[in-house]
Amino acid sequence: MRFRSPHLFTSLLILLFSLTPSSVLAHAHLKQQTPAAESVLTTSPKEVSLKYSESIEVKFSKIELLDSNNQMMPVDNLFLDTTDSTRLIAPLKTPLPAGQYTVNWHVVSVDGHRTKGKYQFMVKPD
Ligand SMILES: [Cu+2]
Repeated sequence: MRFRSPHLFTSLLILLFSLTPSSVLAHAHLKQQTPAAESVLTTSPKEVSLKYSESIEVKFSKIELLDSNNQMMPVDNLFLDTTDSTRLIAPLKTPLPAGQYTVNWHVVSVDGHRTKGKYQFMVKPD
């Protein structure tokens, strides 16, 4: 059978690729985070802790913490929770002053796939 229209063929190819179950593969999706997204804390957190749907390759993963001026806040070396390889932890080197913060993360799960995302929280002492 010949496709009458090259556009139809292209459409079918696109459909095929969109049906490829990339979302079904074991990508690491962020399931839970501390501090929580959009939360308002009265004291600085001691760490940023991100829980994923899959085990994480810590060497290829990164957590950045930015203030409202996009200045990078110092975080210590990332490590995995010793009892849970899906939980990635970034200890803060210094307490955060009051302000709005963005957590910017990029991770590689054990299947080699990359995912990334970001979210915000606020530190607002009483
Ligand atoms: Cu994957």
